[in-house]
Amino acid sequence: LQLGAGAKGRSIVSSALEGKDLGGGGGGAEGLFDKFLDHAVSAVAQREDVSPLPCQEEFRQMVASDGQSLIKNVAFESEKLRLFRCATINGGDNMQVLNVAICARPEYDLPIFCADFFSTPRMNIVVLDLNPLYNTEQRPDYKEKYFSPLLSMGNKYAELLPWGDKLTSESIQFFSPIVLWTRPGSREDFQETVFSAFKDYLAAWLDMAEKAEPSEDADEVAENRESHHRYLMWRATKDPGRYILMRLYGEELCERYINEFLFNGVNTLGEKEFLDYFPEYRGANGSIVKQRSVVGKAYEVRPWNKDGIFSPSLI
Ligand code: BLA
Repeated sequence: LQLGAGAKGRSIVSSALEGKDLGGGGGGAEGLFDKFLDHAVSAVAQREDVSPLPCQEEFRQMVASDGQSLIKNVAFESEKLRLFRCATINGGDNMQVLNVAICARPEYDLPIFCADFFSTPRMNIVVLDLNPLYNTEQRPDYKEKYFSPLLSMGNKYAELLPWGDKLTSESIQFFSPIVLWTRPGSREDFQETVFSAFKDYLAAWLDMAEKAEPSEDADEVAENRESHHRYLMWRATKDPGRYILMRLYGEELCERYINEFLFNGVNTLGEKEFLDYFPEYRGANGSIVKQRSVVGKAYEVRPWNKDGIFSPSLI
């Protein structure tokens, strides 16, 4: 049986998503981010030579301890993608979450696609970026290759979606000149501009991935791998969602979910530990300081100018 790419894409999408309606989610109501998840899965599944990642199996049937929240988790891989994973939590009016990450295989120096959206009655948060593997100030060639062509898109959305005020200052090293960090005023605000930004950023990433050629230089590949590992280590250890995930799933499942699904690779891409990468977090007796930030919050205004030059002196 020969299926065209589109048909294959759709069949993977529907089989990945089927059997997920475990009840809950505000009485089965549509989740705020369902259409984001559907879009991401079909955009990737139709364009890439993808297959489901085995690690998604264990997490397909996750049920939150509140008996309310409906969780959808999907993960794929392809020749170029080591990990494409999407997670949504539909907790009705109380909480809506979308978390998407796409990591290429270490042969590619592609940025990491990152969407992190969170909504409660008190708080709406959007982080959307192509997180750079290398510092764009120290590596102008890297910036030129991946970000200069996207500055006009980034500037357009940065104007529509105002900078979300101070944030954990350590986070800024993981962000690119086109990062969108904003706090929408209401859930409706996610539906248009944020959805359109999400689609454009994903399309931009998929375009880059399509053009990318694997490196054959062992040192470059090792460097890419370490950069992924350091990033995953940061997120698996200091993710702002940790507390909520812990409450929803309990410690044991939460740790497995974080280390094997959300930030898959943190245990396999390298040998180093969190404190090897982030020694400033070393506490008494060699423990890791619990706080998310040792420096504190900073960057009240967007620290990149329109040319994508990091200029925190703008503040
Ligand atoms: C808040 N999430 C945030 C903030 C950022 C991010 C920048 C703003 C608060 C701050 O850190 O100062 C996201 N931070 C990132 C990302 C990177 C980073 C993407 O360093 C990448 C390198 N977030 C989740 C999930 C949940 C979640 C799954 O990913 C919930 C289940 C929740 N994010 C969440 C919450 C806050 C938040 C609750 C507010 C936390 C706070 O203000 O302390």
